[in-house]
Amino acid sequence: MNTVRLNHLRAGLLAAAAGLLAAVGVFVVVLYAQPAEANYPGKPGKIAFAGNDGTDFEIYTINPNGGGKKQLTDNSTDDYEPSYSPSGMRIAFYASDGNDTEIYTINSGGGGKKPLTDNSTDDLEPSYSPSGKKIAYTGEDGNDQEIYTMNAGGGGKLPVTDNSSDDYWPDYAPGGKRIAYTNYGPDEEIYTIQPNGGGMQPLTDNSSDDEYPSYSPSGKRIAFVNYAGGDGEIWTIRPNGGGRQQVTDNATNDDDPYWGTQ
Ligand SMILES: [Ca+2]
Ligand SMILES: [Ca+2]
Ligand SMILES: [Ca+2]
Ligand SMILES: [Ca+2]
Repeated sequence: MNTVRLNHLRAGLLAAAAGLLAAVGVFVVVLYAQPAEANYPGKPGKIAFAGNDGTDFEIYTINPNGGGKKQLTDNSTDDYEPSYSPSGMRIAFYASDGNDTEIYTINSGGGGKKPLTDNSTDDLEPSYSPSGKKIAYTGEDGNDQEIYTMNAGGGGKLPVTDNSSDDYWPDYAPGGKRIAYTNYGPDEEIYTIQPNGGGMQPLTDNSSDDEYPSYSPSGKRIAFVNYAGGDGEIWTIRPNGGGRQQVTDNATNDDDPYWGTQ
């Protein structure tokens, strides 16, 4: 895992530990006029997040107005990065099993926790396909990190990337025909690829870190973070790599864009 990524994770943990308001502050939610691939039905849906219960991180849901907070996990290891299924019925996340991390799903109302991976390397960053049938995630092939897909109920693991550098942060396109992700070469770049591993296309090519891609609901743009100025700024780009536009411009870190559906 590279230093930038460790710093990123550390920053995320600090923000989450500082409370929900701080955690929400890390996320730049870009609004879009046409609802398309809503991750959770109903207006408004609950927000899932990882929060510290005093000893370790747990998965919670909460209403956007701050009420109705519900704890979904309760254990002594860290649970991170919840991702709603398209139906809103399940939440995928990753957690330590005491040795390394595994992918789990749980009912969004609580209960029914199920492990989807069971191995001795880290499994991270689950992201549901728009159909809800697949989950893309970051795993290891024994040398470095790769993007994989598996069935949302577990099993059917297939490699998406296969190279000698780290790949992480997968995000399905709204149609489910491509996955955006980050690759760490000399620095971080954004790529898209077909779920079967074909048609890999670079979106960025520069000497600064580009990370954390998030498709717009229309699939016509991708939000990401660029670190050219030393601190993170949010940008968007077309899936063909053109039309790069800056969203934030300030002297502090902006990170983890997540393109919303309202
Ligand atoms: Ca926990
Ligand atoms: Ca594992
Ligand atoms: Ca790799
Ligand atoms: Ca770059």
